[in-house]
Amino acid sequence: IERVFSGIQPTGNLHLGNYLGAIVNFVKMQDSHNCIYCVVDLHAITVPVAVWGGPDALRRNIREVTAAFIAAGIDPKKQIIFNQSQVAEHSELAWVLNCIARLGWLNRMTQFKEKAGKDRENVSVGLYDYPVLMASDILVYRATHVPVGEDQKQHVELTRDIAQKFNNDFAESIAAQGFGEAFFPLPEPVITGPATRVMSLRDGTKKMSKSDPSDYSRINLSDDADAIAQKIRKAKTDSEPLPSEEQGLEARPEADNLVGIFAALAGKPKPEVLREFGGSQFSEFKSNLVDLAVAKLSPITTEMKKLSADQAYIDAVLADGSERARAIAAETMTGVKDIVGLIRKR
Ligand code: AQP
Repeated sequence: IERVFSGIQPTGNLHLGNYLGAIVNFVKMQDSHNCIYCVVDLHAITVPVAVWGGPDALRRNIREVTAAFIAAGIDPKKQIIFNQSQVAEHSELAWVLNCIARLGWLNRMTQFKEKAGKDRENVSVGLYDYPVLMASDILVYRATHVPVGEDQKQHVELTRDIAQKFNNDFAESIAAQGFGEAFFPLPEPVITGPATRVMSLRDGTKKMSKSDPSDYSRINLSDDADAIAQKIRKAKTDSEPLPSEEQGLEARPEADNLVGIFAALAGKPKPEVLREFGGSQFSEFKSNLVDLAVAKLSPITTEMKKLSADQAYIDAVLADGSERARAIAAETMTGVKDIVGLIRKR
């Protein structure tokens, strides 16, 4: 059976990019797949403490992402919602996979290069190893599909390489232990919809991101209607009216981004949005976008705030999800230990 795994970091400022690039697809996939959605708290702590905000902020942000999953429509009774650190098998498998992954592979990861910047000697070892922990998040559930935004494609491809090398390195043992030809499936990235890469509202060439110092660069899932309206009105544009066809968006990154956001929120393809608004000025388009964004996001925001205040409920969801996740992860680790030759208690 097809199994979906994906995660979001609890680093605060959950934004429209996370929502349209990832969470919307999480919700869609729950009708046809078994889904495991994870608040990846161990990933969040790979940046300096001052950046992730310390223990109180981490606890608050873990609960906020959990609340966002539920508010967006993921059913925690049918699907698994949990936080990574409650299932120790993620870290345990990561060690084994560290011994499979090659230094040269990690050296090619563009997210590390971007996040580390020039001061490489001073970033955490965890930041460098982030993609191996992510591979372990996915493979510990032997997941087949990983819904992510465009920026995570390279990490899912690395996960496939790691899975493939494990399957090759231990081919004989995998067969001897009765797992057939391959132990880990090669997971597919699922990158779909008109907003797989939502750009900053201030600069159409930069990804909308939690860590952008300008709050005007992103719409946060915690923003109220006034803040959403203000940010969209102030969003950078050019001075031409909107084109009626998609090729008219080439070399107009800000226009392209706003049309993509509209399309994703409306659940329509971009050409349909352009048929409707081609020839319109941005002022008119933006006021329609404000109405649409407020209508779509406000109910989620309200529900998210309500749920994240109910600490007991959120913590119970995470505890229950972790228990169900652990049952699957423990079975994978048993297989991995037997395949590698690590003796375990029987
Ligand atoms: N701008 C985006 N457009 C589409 N999808 C996006 N995602 C993130 N930004 C965009 C997707 O959201 C999921 C969760 O991301 P994450 O929180 O785990 O990590 P991230 O990609 O590091 O998020 P940010 O906002 O970009 O954080 P910083 O500022 O730390 O770099 C992923 O599926 C991601 O693709």
